[in-house]
Amino acid sequence: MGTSEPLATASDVQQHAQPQATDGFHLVIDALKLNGIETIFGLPGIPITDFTRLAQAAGLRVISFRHEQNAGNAAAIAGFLTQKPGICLTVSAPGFLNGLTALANANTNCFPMILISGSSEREIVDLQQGDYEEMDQLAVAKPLCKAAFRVLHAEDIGVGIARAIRAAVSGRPGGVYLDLPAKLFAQTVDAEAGRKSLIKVVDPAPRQIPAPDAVQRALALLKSARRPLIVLGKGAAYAQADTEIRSLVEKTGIPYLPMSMAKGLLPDTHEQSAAAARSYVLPEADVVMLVGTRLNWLLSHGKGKTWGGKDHKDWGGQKFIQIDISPQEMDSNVRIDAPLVGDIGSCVSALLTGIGSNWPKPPAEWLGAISERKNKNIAKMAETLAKNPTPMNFHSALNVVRDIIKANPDAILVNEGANALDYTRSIVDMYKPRKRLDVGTWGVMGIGMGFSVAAAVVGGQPVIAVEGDSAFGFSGMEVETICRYNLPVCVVVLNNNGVYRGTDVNPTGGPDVAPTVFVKGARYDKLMEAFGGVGVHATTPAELRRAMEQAIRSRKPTLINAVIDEAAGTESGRITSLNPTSGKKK
Ligand code: OXT
Ligand code: ADP
Ligand code: MG
Repeated sequence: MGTSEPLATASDVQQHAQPQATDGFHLVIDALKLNGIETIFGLPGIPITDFTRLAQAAGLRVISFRHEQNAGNAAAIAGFLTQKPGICLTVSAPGFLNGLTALANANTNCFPMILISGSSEREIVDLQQGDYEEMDQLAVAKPLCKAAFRVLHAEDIGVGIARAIRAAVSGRPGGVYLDLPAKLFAQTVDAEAGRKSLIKVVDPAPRQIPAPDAVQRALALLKSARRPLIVLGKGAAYAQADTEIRSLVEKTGIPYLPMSMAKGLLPDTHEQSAAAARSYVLPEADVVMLVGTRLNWLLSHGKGKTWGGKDHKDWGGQKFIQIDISPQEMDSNVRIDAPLVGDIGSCVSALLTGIGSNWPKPPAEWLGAISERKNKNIAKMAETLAKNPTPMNFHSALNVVRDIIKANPDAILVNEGANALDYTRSIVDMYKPRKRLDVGTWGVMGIGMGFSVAAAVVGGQPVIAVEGDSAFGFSGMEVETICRYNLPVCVVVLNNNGVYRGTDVNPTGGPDVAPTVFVKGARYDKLMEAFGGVGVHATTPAELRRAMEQAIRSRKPTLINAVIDEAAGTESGRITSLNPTSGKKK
């Protein structure tokens, strides 16, 4: 060393002796950030408390919930809205299990989501020696999600996160589980080696171009149709191919039916919408093109009386074209004559090229017959909506929501319940894509507040959550979360004192109320007030309208307890037929 060199300081010496290190906590955060993840939905505790603090310090938005299922639902719908995997973070065993329902639901709905859970020590768990929150979480998660991974070494975090992201968003999107044992978080590695181990995923959801012969087959079948119909599902909404889908519908002139979460892909007021003639078009159509929708229970499995069959297994005679990214979806329930496997954007673009500019419009008799049914139903609906009964019923309350959404088409509508769901779906028109979020493929209760929080956080628009009083109870405590983050969410509880109705009685005459009945006249609005939000008790459409307008204007967390006639609902709403009842007389 030359004499002219300055003396090393104490910290220089330390840095040379101990090269800069990073650890599991930071590597997970860095890997998420590197891949464009901006938000984590979760609930802190052992072993991930510090992770949540460090993530916030590193600039990620960390939204803490009161129950993991709601955090999981938030992550799932964030995935649906953004095409990036929504991240849910939970503690070991019980926290993990609380989040698992949401993961399974995300997978069922084809929403991309990653449940990252801390877990206990592998060597103790595997010998079943009774660790704190012991559970073989990877094994439990595996059958309920699309893919499940565990990372044991900090150097593998980059690969683990990359695999989880790819699995969630590529092909058919779905739920992925990532198991991070407690010990991993504190493992240290050289900072440079750690940085090099991270992977920025290139093209996480590659386009899947359909085969040209499959496109030709689909076009030929479509051209042969006398009574064609397009059904749009939530896969079409997810695909964000809004312009192409609209062109396909408009260039062909084919009537379309939106599934619930595809409402608004084209405005519900579009002249080609056949939503108000559903029970006419399904059995009458001869060629049906399915775009991102499965022939599951919601479409009566493509057969049976809904489709003009003689009994529930009988095929109605329709020919099907199905556009889906999953080849295995084809023939799941009935024969698919023209499978078109690929991503919706690519498939619809390929069809548009083949369709050109002078595709013949469907026969006028078909369009005329649909218009006639549709106009009749719409006129009948208008008549019902114009009534103002006392007490308020679903129609008079939802007529207000309908107007509010019309005036605020960017607002996101979250919806759950039975009657509260079914009436909202048919009464409240949607005008823009991905603005209606609901119970999805499982008809699950409990998505309400998780979806609302995520919609407000990633959508940046006011959220209106129309909730049955039972449905609201599944995630109601999250109104504290809504207030804590000051989110522009207006919850409307359609309160009819119970599950479906509030009128059942205990046949024994005993002191317990009937299983479907709640506390009469409950004041859900007080729950919101408890956390500093705005609570409103509304017994008339005018009061409901005032409160909703105010909520949209102020963007303040608001809960409106909308009192509905307790006799107004029907058993299970529109799906009464799925509810077995005993034939045995008492
Ligand atoms: O053509 P026809 O004549 O048939 O008419 C149709 C359309 O043409 C017409 N229409 C229109 N007319 C005029 N104008 C317009 N714009 C228009 N648009 C449409 O209207 C009709 C109906 O149209 P639709 O809806 O398109 O057609 P249809 O035949 O209904 O469609 C069939 C389906 C299957 C596609 C549709 O019904 C559907 O999507 N259904 C989803 C049903 C669903 O998922 N329900 C939720 C589950 S129910 C039950 O399970 C509940 N639970 C149990 C439970 C659950 N789920 N989860 C968990 C974790 N635990 C337990 C519970 C506890 S619901 C529930 C709570 C219920 O109580 P709440 O208090 O919350 O709610 P309330 O009931 O309000 O009290
Ligand atoms: P709905 O409940 O609205 O009928 P489903 O959830 O049953 O809709 O169906 C959605 C379908 O969309 C799934 O079969 C899924 O594989 C498919 N899908 C999702 N994303 C895409 C995409 N980008 N391209 C093609 N198909 C997709
Ligand atoms: Mg109810």
